[in-house]
Amino acid sequence: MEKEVKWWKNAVVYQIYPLSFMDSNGDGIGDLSGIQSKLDYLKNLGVDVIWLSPVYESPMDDNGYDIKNYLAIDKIFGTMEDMKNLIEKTHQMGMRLIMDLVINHTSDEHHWFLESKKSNDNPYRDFYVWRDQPSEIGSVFGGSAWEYDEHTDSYYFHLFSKKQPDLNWDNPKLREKIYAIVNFWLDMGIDGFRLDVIDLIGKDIDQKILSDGPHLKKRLKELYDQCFQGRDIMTVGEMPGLSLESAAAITSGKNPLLDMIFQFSHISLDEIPGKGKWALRPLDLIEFKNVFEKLQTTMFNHGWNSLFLANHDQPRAVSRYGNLAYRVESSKMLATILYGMQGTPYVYQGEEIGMTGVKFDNIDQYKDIETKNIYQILSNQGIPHEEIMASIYAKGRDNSRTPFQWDDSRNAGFSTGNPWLDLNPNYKEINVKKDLSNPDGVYHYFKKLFQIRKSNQVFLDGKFIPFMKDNPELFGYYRKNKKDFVLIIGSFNDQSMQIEIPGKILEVLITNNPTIEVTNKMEIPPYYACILRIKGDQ
Ligand code: TEU
Ligand code: CA
Repeated sequence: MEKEVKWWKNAVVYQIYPLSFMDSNGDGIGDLSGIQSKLDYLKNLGVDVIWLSPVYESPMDDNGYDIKNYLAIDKIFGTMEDMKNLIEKTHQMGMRLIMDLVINHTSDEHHWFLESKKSNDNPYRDFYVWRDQPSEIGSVFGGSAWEYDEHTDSYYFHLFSKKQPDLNWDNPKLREKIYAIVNFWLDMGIDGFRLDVIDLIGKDIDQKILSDGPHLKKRLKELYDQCFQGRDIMTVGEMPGLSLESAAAITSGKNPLLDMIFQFSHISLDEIPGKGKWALRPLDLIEFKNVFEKLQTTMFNHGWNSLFLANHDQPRAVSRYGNLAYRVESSKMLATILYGMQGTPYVYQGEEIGMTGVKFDNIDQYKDIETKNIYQILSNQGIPHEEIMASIYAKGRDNSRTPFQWDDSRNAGFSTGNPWLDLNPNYKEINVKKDLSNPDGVYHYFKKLFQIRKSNQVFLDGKFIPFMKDNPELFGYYRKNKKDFVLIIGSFNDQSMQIEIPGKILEVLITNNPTIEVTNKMEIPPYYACILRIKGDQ
């Protein structure tokens, strides 16, 4: 057993997408005061850390992931005073707050870029990546990653939108400025960062190496030395392109470069390999289980992982992996499977009440730049509207960005004004008020699950051992340490099925269906889930 367990290993992190969480002043946009008014709701769920998606000053081309000024709060979210109040209030309630740090790129309206564009010899020219000729690297949001700028007759690099020019991390002057920004926020009292696409800062563009590039480790080390070292904070790196082995190396050791990572090996399994996120194929549960087994075993005692199924870029977990005909059962089942594993649990806002994806008829109702771009690109290729919409319904980022559903009143209690993005019309059925009033609601289940995790050491340090590994409809695994032995079971089956549980069943820690008697040979209903304490020396 570890002598001193880092607090963030036992924490529950809740991701807030500020635009869509709670609007306090009726302008249709969520804001910091809105968040502050809902801290009780989060505390009661068992949340320890709040992760705020970006709230810095931004033209909002990519909803705040395009930063214009790192040292200011965007006025749509409130003021610096509001931010300080939010930090203080969060701390008073015994929770912590981490911010999103987007340092692979800025907005093209950032003053560094406005300067950089001016001339080849401007002092800020090398803050960004300029070349005389483009290469064939493509942007994540479609089209080329190079944009021509007439003024200096050259191209700048942008891996995301053309309003998000990539910073040139080879430039020590730029790096120094970034460290000052990071320290500014840490000195203000925030408790750490989620680092956006941080696997990209070591890239070598001319060699076409982007993620996990040759400079990554030394850059992370410098960032750690200049900013994180000696502070009681948590850092989580978003690393979509990183291998598991590198992820493990970066997060292991006594003073890891980053405390944990988001890695994405489970995320692309419903895509046709090599065809990108819009080319759909059904999920194969065996593959899904194998990916998690690899993740759990590779990183066991070697690095630390973040447990997530959804975020603001991914579809709603219950729509993607569950079954809307069994919305409540499958929401709970997915949570059981996910949060039974080793790592720090992340809840994406709305997951705790089983919010679902959305299907808007009209492409104009979508606001996400990626969705808008891809619609244009695919329709130019002659792909029929229905086919494109099917991909957008399945994978579009606005699925998880629709306003939070607090109650069944107008705009789901999110705003008294006109919401910036339409609500999911199902808010009369699915909302906090209704879910909380039901003792069998999803929220109460999440809460209980987190309590169980925190009061049983085995969830922290138990080894992951697969159960019924070859079954294509059941996700099961054991967690085992010296003292304790638990079995986690989740059915992905829309039919009842028979299972056999070896060993003596000592206790049912949690289940999404208490009417079912747990025995060594049992029939489980669709989307059944439970965690059992077992006796045995398997
Ligand atoms: O996302 C990075 C990323 O690579 C993906 O999650 C990507 O946005 C998605 O696959 C596109 O389908 C981060 C942020 O989370 C995202 O919101 C930003 O748009 C992006 O970086 C650029 O800052
Ligand atoms: Ca507002």
